[in-house]
Amino acid sequence: MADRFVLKPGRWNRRAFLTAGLAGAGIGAGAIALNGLNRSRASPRVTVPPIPATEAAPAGINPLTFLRQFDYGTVTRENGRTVREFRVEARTSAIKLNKATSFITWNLNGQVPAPTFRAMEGDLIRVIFYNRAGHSHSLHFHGVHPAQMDGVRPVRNSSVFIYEFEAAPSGVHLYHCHVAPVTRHIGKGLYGMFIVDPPTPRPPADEMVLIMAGYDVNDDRKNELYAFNGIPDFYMEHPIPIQQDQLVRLYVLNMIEFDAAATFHLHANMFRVFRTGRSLQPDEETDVITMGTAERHILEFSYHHLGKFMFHPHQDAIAEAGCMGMFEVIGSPPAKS
Ligand SMILES: [Cu+2]
Repeated sequence: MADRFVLKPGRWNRRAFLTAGLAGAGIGAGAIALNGLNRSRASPRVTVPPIPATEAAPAGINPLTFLRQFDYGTVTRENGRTVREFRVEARTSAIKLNKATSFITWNLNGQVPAPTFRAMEGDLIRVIFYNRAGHSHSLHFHGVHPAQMDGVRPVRNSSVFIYEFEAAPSGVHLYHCHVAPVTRHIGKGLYGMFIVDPPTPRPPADEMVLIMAGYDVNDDRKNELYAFNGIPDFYMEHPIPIQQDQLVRLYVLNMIEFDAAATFHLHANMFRVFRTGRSLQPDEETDVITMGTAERHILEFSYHHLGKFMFHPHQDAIAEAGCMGMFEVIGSPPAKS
């Protein structure tokens, strides 16, 4: 059954493009949703402080932009149901991790992490996956779906596969390449977050994605560098501005290979944990949570004190190798009389 979705290499004629719905679409160009069809979870009551101007990170990746970027797909209705179509292209490209290290990544749309897909529980998800990376990859989603959509079957270079399934259950999920060796395919950057919103919306908040990952830069099956959202130490050099006394909702994922687990620790605060985002009620309150590889949670907190506050795994060797960042709490401007 899945075969009907596969276009073999060498069949990239116009008809194939039309069949796949890709004609003139400019893959990866612009499904980042800010239009009225997609409910922004951030209500007008949420103040997102302006992002400081930074020189764009190499390869056009700016972790400050990535943080709050949710891809709701291109929305249509089919048979009374909301369909969200995502178009992604696997590529191979170099990313400069720091002044000394350039790293060949396997990525989607040129970015590491891959786009954050977001849907409502029950929506039909359609991911048009075009592999132009030079070798086989796949997209394996966490969540519930039929076996033929499980994404463990390699999609060859220059072919396309369409993953289609219902978004379920609500929670924070992930997707990643499942071609062996998976450590290498994830370690080189083929992973992203998949958020399924519950029917009852969560309260308004400043929502952000933080994905922890490692880089094995010398192929010794250990990580030499680590990062939040792709670039080591980026949020140390460019702290994330947040508003004083405003609810922050972090969607956090541990995507670190080779290390069995990492914690997430927030300075000078406590956060509520919604494990795997599966409930509207918090499971616990703490300031450090342990996450095995592929574990992910929603964490909620707000800061009253102004200033800069660090966050990092408390495996300090991981933190000191790049997986560290800061929030900068900004006060409200004085009210005009
Ligand atoms: Cu792969």
